[in-house]
Amino acid sequence: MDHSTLDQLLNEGLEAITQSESLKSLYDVKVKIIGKNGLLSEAMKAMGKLPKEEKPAFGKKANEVKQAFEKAYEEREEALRQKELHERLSEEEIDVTLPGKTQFMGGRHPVGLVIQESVAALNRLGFSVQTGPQIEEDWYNFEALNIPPDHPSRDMQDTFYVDDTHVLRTHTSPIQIRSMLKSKPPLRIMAPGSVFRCDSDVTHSPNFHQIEGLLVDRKVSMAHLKATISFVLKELFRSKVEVRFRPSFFPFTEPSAEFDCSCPMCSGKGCRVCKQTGWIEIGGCGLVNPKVLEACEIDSKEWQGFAFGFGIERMAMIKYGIGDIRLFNENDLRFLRQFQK
Ligand code: 2NM
Repeated sequence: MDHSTLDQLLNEGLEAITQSESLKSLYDVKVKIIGKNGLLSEAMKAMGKLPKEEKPAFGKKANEVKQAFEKAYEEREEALRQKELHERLSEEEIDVTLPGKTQFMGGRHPVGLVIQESVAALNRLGFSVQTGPQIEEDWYNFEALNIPPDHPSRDMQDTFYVDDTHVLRTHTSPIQIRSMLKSKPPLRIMAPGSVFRCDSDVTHSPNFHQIEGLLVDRKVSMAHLKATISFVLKELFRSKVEVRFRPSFFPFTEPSAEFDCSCPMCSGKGCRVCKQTGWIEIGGCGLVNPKVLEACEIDSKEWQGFAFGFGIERMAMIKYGIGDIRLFNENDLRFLRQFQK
C-alpha cells in the first residue's frame, strides 16, 4: 500500500465519472469509490499496517484524493442533471392547440330562481323577508290561524306530526303569526320557505316551497291585494298578465279568493299549458280574518290585513314548462343545467 495505489484509485474513479452517462450510474460510482464500504475506505483500513512515520503523509494524500474525486463528481452531476432536464423538456412538448379542460359553472336551482324573483318583486313594494322554524307548534300552525281542531288539514293523513304539540309546518303562515306577535302594525312582510304535507304524486311533493305575503295597515281592501298580486305576477312572467279572483274559503281569511293568471304562454287564447281555458290557477288570498288579527293581539277595529300565497314548485313548473314535480329533487344535471344563465 503506497501513494501510487491512491493515485491509481483516483484515476480509476475519475475515469468512471467521465464514463457515467446517467445520474444513477454516477451515483453507483460514488458508492463504489468513496462509499462507507468503498475502495477508499479499504485503502484507509490498510493504512493501519503502514510504519508509523508514513501514516500522516498517507492520510493527507487520501484526503486529497477524496476531495479531488468529490469535485469531479459534483461537476459531472451538475452536467448530467442539465442534460437530463433538457432531454425531458424536449420530450414533454406541450400542444397548445389541444382543447382545455372545461370547468362547468354552477347554476341556480329553478326553485331558488322563483324564490329570488318573487322576493325581488315584493321587495320593490316594501315587503321584507321573514323566516321561522320548520318544526312548528300546533298553536302557530293551526290554532292562531283559526283552523278548528276538527279541520281536515289537521288530519294525520295530511300533516306530519312530530309529537302531540309539534308539526312540520304545513304552510309558511305561522311565520306571519310570529311576525304579527313580534311587531306592531303597519306591517309588510313575506315568508318564503319549505313546507311539509303527507302527499305525493306527479304534482304533489311531501316537501315543497311556498311564498306568502302579508300586509297589515288601516283601510286595507281587496283592491290593494289584487294590485299587489298583479304586480308580482307581471314581474315573475315578465309579461302583461291579467289576474282574476274566484271566491273561495280559508279559515284565516274573510273574504277569501283563489287567484288565476291569464296564460302567459298564449296570452289567454287557449293552449296546452292552460288546457284551453286561457287561465292558470296560481294561489290563494284574502283579507286576514279578524279572529287571526285578535289572536296576534292586533285590534281588528283599527287594523285590516291582506294575505296571499302560492307554491314555488307549481310556479316553476308553469314558468319553465316542467311536467313532473319529482324532477326538482332528483339532482339530475341534465335537468339542472337547463337553468344555467
Ligand atoms: C294563503 C292564502 C290565503 C295567509 C294568511 C296569513 C295570515 F297569517 F296572515 F293569516 N298568512 N298567509 C294566506 C291567506 C295564505 O296561501 C295560499
